[in-house]
This record gives sequence, structure tokens and C-alpha cells, in this order.
Amino acid sequence: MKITDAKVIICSPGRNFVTLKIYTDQGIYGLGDATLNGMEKSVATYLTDYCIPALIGKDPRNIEDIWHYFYRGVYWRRGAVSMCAVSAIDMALWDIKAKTLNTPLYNLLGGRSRDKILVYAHSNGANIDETIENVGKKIDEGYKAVRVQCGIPGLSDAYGVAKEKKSYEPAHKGLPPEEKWDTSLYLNFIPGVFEKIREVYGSDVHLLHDVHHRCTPVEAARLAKELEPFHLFWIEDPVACELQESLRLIRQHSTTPIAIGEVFNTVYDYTLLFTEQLIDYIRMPLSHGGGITHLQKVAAFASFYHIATGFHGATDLSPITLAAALHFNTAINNFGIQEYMPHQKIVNEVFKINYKFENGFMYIDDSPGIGVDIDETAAARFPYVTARLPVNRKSDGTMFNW
Ligand code: EZ4
Ligand code: CO
Repeated sequence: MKITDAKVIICSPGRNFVTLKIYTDQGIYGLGDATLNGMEKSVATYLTDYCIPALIGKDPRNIEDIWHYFYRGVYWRRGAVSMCAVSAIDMALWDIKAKTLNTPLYNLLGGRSRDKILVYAHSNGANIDETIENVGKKIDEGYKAVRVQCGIPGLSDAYGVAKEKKSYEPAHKGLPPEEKWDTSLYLNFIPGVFEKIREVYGSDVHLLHDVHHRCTPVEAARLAKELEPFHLFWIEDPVACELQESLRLIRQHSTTPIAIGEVFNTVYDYTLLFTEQLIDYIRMPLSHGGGITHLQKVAAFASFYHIATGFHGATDLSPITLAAALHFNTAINNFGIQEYMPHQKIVNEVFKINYKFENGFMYIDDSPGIGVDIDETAAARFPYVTARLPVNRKSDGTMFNW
């Protein structure tokens, strides 16, 4: 079997997606998601100009070797752009292999470990009352787990809060918008939000919260400790985690579970976090963390330390990543939870999907491969639109983490 050609499809049905399509001499093709929010064209160029010419002629069945060709074989390895490209290649190759064997992807990853995939919804509000009302809506829709973000009094911007009651999408046209941030206002306010939510909805619903890299270790420790009585499923990205050691401080002070890694892209971002059991959930998604081949190894490594998966699943990951994640989550033992932010309906004009949400869980059907297809004629109707993620400054103007 040989790879005969490959191409990158960029489209923007409501938001940008980059898709890699790999063709073979057996008429079977595979799809991989190469979307990197706000940096789409860098990955597309890397794939088109550097990776695709080297892919042509290779045997697509040799996934492990091809993975190492584009990881180990590349002198300037790692980093978000190149790992996103490696991930897309890897996903497309697994798609080809499973289609060739006429079986759903999860069968090749160990078969079924569970019938359904627990997911968490996003909920947010400009103020506490709106937030409480919106959490209730998600519970009514059947969700068993809800991520809660809330506007902070005195702050014009808070991470994860939709503007003008639209659905939350952080990327905006033109130059990056500048947001304003104040950690002490945030820290003083957020524990009260969760206290109120527990009062209103009781203790059964799983509650999650994304700190989005905005605390120092000692601030994060305070937050995790003050949230402890409200039994969160997790707090996410409590600190900007280039320094893995900083998690020790949070861990020493609190039993609030911690999820980290949506901006990570290899196992080397996780080694200390795993071996010292400093976190509870892996966020690194298949589309940024080296695809199925690398995440299988990362998840296996994590499993020995009682750490589970909780993959990133924002709308900036395409339906291909979500479907691949559902296969992966179906197969592995140490699955924890999957983030689920439904794509706008218009996305389904381009991507034909094979999963559904029902009563708090997601289900993937048994179509061969990853099971998502792309309609290229429809994709051509939605040309790429430049959109950038925001930057963030403290209220005195100091550059900060977004
Ligand atoms: O800000 O995917 O947990 N989810 C998140 C996301 C990220 C976006 C960035 O593109 O933190 O909403
Ligand atoms: Co996040």
C-alpha cells in the first residue's frame, strides 16, 4: 500500500478548520485535524511545503515509523505547529488503517472498555445570577458535568464568558483583542460562585472550572483550597505550567483535583507531573499532542500513576478530533471525562459526523475508521477568515497570560 497524494483543506464554516486528507493507491483516504486556533496557516504551510512531499510514496500502514519520521526525524522537533502537523498525519493514517480493515478505530486501540463517554458542557454568565441560570439549563439538557465560568464584578473581561449572549468563541477577526485582568478580584469572587451553585443544584452534578493559566502557584493553592468544600471535578490549568515543579505547591495545600495540558504537545511536558502525581487529568488533545500514536503512550504512562484523560474539546478542534477522541476514550481503561462544546450547526454542512450526545454521554457509531467525512464542495463555500486569540494585560497594563 502506498500514499499517492495528500492535501490540506482550509475552511471556515463559522470558524476556521484545517484538515489533512491523505490518499492511497487502494482508493482509501484518511482525514486528520490540523487546526491550531489563530495559527492555522502556519500548520497548513508546514504540512503542504515540508511534510506532504515526504509522505508521498510511504506505506501508510507503517504508522509508528512515519510518526518517528516526522518527530525524531525532524531536527527542530516539538512545539505546537509541528506537533499539530504530526498529529494530523497520525490521525489520517489511523483512519486509513481502520478503513482498510473495515472496522471502527476503537477496535484497533483495544476494543470497547465502556458503552458511553461522559462529557462536560460549558456554562457561563456575565454575573452570578446569569451563571446559575445557565448551569441549570445544562443540567436540564441532561449534562452530568458542567464547566462554570463567571464574569467578575469590576472586570470588563473574564476568560470563558460569552459577550452579548453569543456562544463563546475566543478568536476574533483582525489583530488580537486586548483583555484586562485582575487576579485578586477573581480570587475574591470565584469561591462564592461555586458555593451558590452547590446551594442551588446540590452535590450530584460534577462542576469544573478553568483558571486558564492565570494564577501564581501560591494563588492557585489558595483557590484550590477555598474551592475544596464544593468538591469540584477539577480545576484546569491553575498556573502557566512551563515550570512543572510549581504544581507541588498547589498539591501540598489542597485535594481539589487538577487537569492540565491543553497547550502541551509531548510527553516531556508531563514527566514530573505524572511521576510525582501532581495532577489528576491529562488535557492534551489528539490534534495537538502527536495524534493517537503518542497519546496512547502518554495515556498508558499516566495510567500507572492513577491519572486519567480529560481531553480538550473546544470548538477549535474539528469534528475529526472529537470523533477520534471518542474512539480513544471508548478503548482505554483510564478514561476520565471528555470536554464537549458542540459545534455550530453550519459545521455539519462540511463535516459529516458519526457521534451523538444523549443524556450526559456521547456515543460513536460503528462506521469504519474515525468515521467523519468532509464535503469539499461545501468546504469551498466557507473560505478562511483571519482570526486571532486575545492577549491579556493586568489592569495596570502589564502583559499577562491569556
Ligand atoms: O481557550 O481552545 O478549556 N478550554 C479552553 C479553550 C481554549 C481555546 C483556545 O483556542 O481553555 O477554550
Ligand atoms: Co482550558
